[in-house]
Amino acid sequence: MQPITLTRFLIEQQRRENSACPAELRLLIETVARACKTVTHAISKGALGDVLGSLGSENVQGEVQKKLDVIANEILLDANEWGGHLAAMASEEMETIHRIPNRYPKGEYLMLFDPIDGSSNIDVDLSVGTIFSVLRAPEDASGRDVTEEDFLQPGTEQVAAGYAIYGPQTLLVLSLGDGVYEFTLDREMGAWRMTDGPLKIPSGNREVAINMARRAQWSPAIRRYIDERVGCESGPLAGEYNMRWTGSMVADIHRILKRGGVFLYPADHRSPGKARLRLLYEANPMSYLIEQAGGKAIDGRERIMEAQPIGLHQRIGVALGDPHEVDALLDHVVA
Ligand code: AHM
Ligand code: MG
Repeated sequence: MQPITLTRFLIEQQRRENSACPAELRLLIETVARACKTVTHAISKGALGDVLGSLGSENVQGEVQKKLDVIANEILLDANEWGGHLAAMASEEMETIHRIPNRYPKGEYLMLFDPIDGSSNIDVDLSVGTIFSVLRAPEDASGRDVTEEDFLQPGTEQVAAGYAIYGPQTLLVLSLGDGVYEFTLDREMGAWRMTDGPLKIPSGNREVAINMARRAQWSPAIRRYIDERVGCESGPLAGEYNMRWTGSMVADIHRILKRGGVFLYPADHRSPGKARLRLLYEANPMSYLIEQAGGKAIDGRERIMEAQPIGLHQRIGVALGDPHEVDALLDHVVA
């Protein structure tokens, strides 16, 4: 028998008593999943589809935009504009929020996304992904225009989050607040089929993901934690740890959800607030999935999902994965 489809999974979630998945949310997730199929189709054309390379433009964060960053952003906007489930969207690639145009009905949700995460990997055919986070619009937002402030909710308020990963297989990994489930795109049938879940981060895999080139930016605690594990010649953990770094957060987090270990991208301890990853498009949705799979997610000290956002494109340090590793890091912080 074939594994169940995403559609069936969502309908069954909706039917459950005290369901956290009303029909609007189910339809929103289906729309996002459909958009990710269009994105994977565009990516897989590669050089034949004239989708590789950079545009002459920069995004709001001053990063060079890849053609596919912009193509995927448009695909997600177009797919989600007319469905009636959203009040507005925000994306890593857009300076400010995108309100649903007046010609379409508005819904009660807000969605934030990183259309292509890991986009420096696109041109060299490594895995990239789309990350998304869903919030409820504040109650007082009905009948008025949604504002940027409406998006500044802590990660604990997310009602769903997930990512699509465009790798050797195209996968959708999703949580609606009750476990994390993996769906594989069945290209012949055009359907997403559940292939794993509820995911639980395997304990004790001694694997660390960190960009070692940024060592000068790390705090003394992070240095001690890493130095004890990676590249050291003596000490109780010498030779015990492996290191992996893909440059695509989706790929690294997916490995951690399936195989264990920990992912770190620390903030720059010399200039507070300077960090690489974005709180609302990357850190919060990934923290939601990691916690739903039994892991922990901190900014180096505090729980990421409790951080009160102060700006749409705010960045934050992250350490997420196996709870024992995150606790070991915390021991170094307080030591
Ligand atoms: P992007 O969304 O602009 O692609 O940036 C996020 C990516 C993450 O996927 C990855 O973990 C990180 O940037 C890699 O950064 P670095 O090149 O500094 O190693
Ligand atoms: Mg990106």
